[in-house]
Amino acid sequence: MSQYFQPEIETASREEIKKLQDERLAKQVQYVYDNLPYYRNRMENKGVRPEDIKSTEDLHKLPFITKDDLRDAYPYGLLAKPLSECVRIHSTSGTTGRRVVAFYTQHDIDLWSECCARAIVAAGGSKEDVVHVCYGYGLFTGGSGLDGGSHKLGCLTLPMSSGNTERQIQFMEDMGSTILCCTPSYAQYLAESIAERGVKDKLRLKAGIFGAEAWTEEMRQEIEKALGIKAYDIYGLTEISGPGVAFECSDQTGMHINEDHFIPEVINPQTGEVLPDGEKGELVFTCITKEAFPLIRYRTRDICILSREKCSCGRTHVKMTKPLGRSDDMMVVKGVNVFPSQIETVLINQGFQANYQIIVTRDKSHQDNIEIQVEKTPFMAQDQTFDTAQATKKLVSGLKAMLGIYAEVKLVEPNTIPRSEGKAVRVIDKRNLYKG
Ligand code: DLL
Repeated sequence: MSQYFQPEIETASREEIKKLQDERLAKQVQYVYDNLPYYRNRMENKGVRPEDIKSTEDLHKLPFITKDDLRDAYPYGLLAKPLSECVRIHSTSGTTGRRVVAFYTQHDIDLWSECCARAIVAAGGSKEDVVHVCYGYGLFTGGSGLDGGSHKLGCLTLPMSSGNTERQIQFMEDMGSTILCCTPSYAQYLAESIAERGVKDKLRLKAGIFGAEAWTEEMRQEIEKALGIKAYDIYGLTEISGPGVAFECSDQTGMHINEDHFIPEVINPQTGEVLPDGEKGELVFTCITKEAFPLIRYRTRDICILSREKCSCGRTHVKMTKPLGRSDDMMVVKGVNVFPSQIETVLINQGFQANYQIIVTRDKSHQDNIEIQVEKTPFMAQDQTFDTAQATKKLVSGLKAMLGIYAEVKLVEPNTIPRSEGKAVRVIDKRNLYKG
């Protein structure tokens, strides 16, 4: 069983990767200039011509593309191939305005599947595995993406899609699923349901590939323990293809970005300045192999750190940390930047599970209030000696230390916060700060 899906690319020397990126970038910029009037105008406004871009050092000369540009250009303004050459669309579940629609040629789908196959192999998968895909299928990229990777690798693929937990568990048992692919919050829900039914020992699961939403190291440990598996992170976004832009390896210290297809940069979200490796900022991607929807310097809004330190798995591609927040999802409460992941860390450190909701309101005197509803674990709920007042007080003080502000805490009974089959809804911001 190989440790890599495409060893020649995944373990290429840094010089080889750089050379490949330089060649592909120059070619791609010319292609985009020739085929996307929307971006050509941008380049002309900035006074950049395709021949100015010879290597990755020249990337900073190019203009950024933002989600607003995608909405402006909806539906075909950033499509670089005739529709007759496209074979698929996917679309994001945007919260405001128009949805973002991404297009794919067959070539795009093939390369995307390879990226996902690399992720499955990195999680210990081979053609002997039974890959249970319960990311949603449809416009969301999760289901099709992992499905494509699983096919590419030759695994037996169970295209379960999300929902119907009873049937998920039954198939896991009957088909002997070995690799589970879903959001981490659904993995946690599945783990709870499996525990309730007492069927953990009948399952053959060995690994999980979880992504599409933020999850903490603590949540990983919980899922690994509850399901008796290794849990690997996977990252991606519809605009850039879908899952598999980056994936975790056995080292579990960040995700390797598939640099032969996507060149990452980290920038200061306020100024757009490119930051060196090791500094925290907004992740930006340039696609150097895509045909239909070839975004250049796309601002993801995800905050992370890049590292080129040697990895024990032997892969040489740059690693990104888990997204540490989003430059747009970050809440500013009482003037302080608050990320849901910080809150989650406190909860889990104090023995709670990641079943919580954050409710932000603004009162008549324009003061922000933040309330965190947290489920007691089933054990706490049954434990006669559990002191709710004391536990609440401890959470309030832990949150104060982490966030620097007071947050009200309400402990609620197990299974009272709505579960999600896809991405969890963690934040309910009732302040309507972004409307009209
Ligand atoms: O969530 C693609 C995907 C599907 C990734 C399945 C992994 C697994 P979108 O719906 O376009 O695409 O959402 C993209 O989700 O910008 C991040 O903010 C967030 N996200 C994706 N993966 C992770 C992750 C898919 N591993 C947006 N950790 C991205 C944290 C993630 N956030």
